[in-house]
Amino acid sequence: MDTTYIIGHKNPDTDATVSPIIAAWYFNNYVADNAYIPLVQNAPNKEAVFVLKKLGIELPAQQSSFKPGTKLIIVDTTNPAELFDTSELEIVGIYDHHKLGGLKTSKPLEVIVQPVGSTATVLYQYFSINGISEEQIPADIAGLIASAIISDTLNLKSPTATKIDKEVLRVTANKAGISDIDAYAQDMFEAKSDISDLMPEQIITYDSKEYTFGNNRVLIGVFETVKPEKLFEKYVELAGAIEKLKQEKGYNHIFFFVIDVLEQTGYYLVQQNPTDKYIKEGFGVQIAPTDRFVELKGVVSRKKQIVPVLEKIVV
Ligand SMILES: [Mn+2]
Repeated sequence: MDTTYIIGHKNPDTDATVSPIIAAWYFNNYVADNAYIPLVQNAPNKEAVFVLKKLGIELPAQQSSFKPGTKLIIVDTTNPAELFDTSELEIVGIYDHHKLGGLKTSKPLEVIVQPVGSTATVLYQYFSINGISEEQIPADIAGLIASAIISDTLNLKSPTATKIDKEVLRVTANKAGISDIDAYAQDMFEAKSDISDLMPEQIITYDSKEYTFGNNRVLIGVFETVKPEKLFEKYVELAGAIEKLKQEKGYNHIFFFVIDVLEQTGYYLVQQNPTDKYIKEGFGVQIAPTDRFVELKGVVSRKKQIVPVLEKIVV
């Protein structure tokens, strides 16, 4: 049997880590024309590791280069900057919930992209359309779907959360035996907030995505946490890491935001350089020469609140 690998974006968060496993469960059991193998490109974040451990599921293997002609299903991105060179690979399917990012393919393929809170939500609906009932989804797969929704929608509080996410979370959490969703979400967010062993540069890139805006190579990092003060304390090191990364990797701009998951608000790390002007202009805030972080009230979603603003003005 041929092999098809299922893989998400680099710097995998919970959705990008578990969606390949969720998809592989379906394709192996109900399509079964290939051996479907879930992968991650590099080490998943601590929240994803916590989720898999809690549900007793193995971490997917790490791989990010493939022989020409390898079949792939891409989940949770269509942004080439978050993938490897796919020009000689055969992408057979895409399941995602982001804006289209420019990925090209050499053959026709199945593409399901929906504006919902997580790729796991897209997959759940895809299973329904293909005749899979709630009862057929095992408890551990249901637990992965619930976890991905909680993670990507900040427990349904993000503006990316839809009615569909709410309903799929209710059904899958119930199936997985997660009786107190809020307590489980809190445990996930605590796991993600542990920065004790991360270097400043790792914190900036931990949950970062690269974009091309006009002629600019832009990196947008967010760090979702229930302990924002731990990041505020590291201002000097983090600002230094941004400067170093810009020089080493040739980014024109790096934007970094601390997202306070409990207060549902965001903080931009002030650089006291021309990058700051886009934040002032885009979000209508003042930045004083002594400011270290500036609050962008209610801004929690890179996808829905940060990228759409910055891509229009960083040109
Ligand atoms: Mn996602």
